[in-house]
Amino acid sequence: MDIKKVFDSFDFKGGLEGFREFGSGHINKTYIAEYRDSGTKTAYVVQRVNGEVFKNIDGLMKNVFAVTEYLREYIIKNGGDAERETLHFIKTKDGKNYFNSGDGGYYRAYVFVENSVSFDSADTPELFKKSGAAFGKFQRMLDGFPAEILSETIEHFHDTAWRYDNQFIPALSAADERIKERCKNEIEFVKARRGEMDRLVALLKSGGLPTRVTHNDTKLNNVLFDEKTGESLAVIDLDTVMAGSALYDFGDSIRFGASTAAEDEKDLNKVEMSLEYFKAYAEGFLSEAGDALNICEKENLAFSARLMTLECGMRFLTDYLNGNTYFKADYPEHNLVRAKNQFKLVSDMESKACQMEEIIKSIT
Ligand code: ADP
Ligand code: GN1
Ligand code: MG
Repeated sequence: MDIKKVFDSFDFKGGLEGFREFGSGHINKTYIAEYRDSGTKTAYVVQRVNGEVFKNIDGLMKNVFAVTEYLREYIIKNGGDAERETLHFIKTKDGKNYFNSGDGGYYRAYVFVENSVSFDSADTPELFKKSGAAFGKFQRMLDGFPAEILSETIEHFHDTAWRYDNQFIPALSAADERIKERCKNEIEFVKARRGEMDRLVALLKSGGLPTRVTHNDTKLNNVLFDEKTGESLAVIDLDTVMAGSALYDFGDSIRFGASTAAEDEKDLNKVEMSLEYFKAYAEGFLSEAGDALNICEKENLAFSARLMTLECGMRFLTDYLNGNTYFKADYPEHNLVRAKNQFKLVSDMESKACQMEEIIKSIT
């Protein structure tokens, strides 16, 4: 469908001046649309939600609206600027929280936060620490939100063992022998770690880990920073907000932001887990969320980084075995490169496990 017709379905103020594509995510497609209403210019973010990945768009959008409306009230009550500190979603002209274009497209829109910036990597540990504080604060602000009303929009999202049994193994069984030959070391790497994949979900089931409202995709580029002050503003990309463990959020941030290289760096000599960045993030996260965490959560922080990295690597490998149907891939081996990269990071975390534990103990 013509994207201008999509824009026109939303209750935006004024007339369209221009638009462009934006963002670097692996799943959704993002546009910025600029509107002018007499003298006032407003930019909106319009996203086409990937319907293959998110099958329950109704549930997803209800989650996103409920969480952002709750945050808006919380921020206003605490004297903050709700327009910059959380996302402001805009409904369609007929009052719906997303637009169904009828040709398989599902779109939603929210206000673009001016003078904001996000980062694909942190140049300094201080920046990474700020992102930790932002995700920690996100968790703390949502402490009173009823997690049980949230839909599980992607089932078993961080259930690593479930993904192994129900996605990785079937993909392996169906894959072509030549493809398997190209990743035989990575397949063995995953298989050798099946035993530790149950830990967090088992602790959630037994009650050792509390169920919380979690973001579940805590990449550094999902935090907006103020371009002028350099301070964090808002946590964005809320598609995977669901009930889960705080450890999912902590672990996934370390996976992405404490690596010394990009997620798809091919030269594995460049890929390490920086203990300095790990410490910085843990300090930031715990400064905001620490009081709420129980002992079991604190004891598993370091482990969660390893598990979330292993899980993400296994997902990339599974997608490679499936012929790249889930993550956007720029070239045929892209997902295998990503998987190798993540497994290098896991190995590095395994060798640094004692130091990571010591760092957590020194903070908590
Ligand atoms: P995805 O990661 O699925 O592509 P995001 O929601 O993370 O989608 O958006 C992609 C990028 O767009 C973000 O990393 C950020 O740079 C920018 N962005 C998203 N929402 C806003 C917003 N409300 N204001 C300013 N920039 C935004
Ligand atoms: C995807 O959309 P994006 O790039 O923020 C994925 C995450 C992965 C991440 C790996 C819904 O996130 O789970 O950790 O890629 N999102 C979904 O970079 O699967
Ligand atoms: Mg994102």
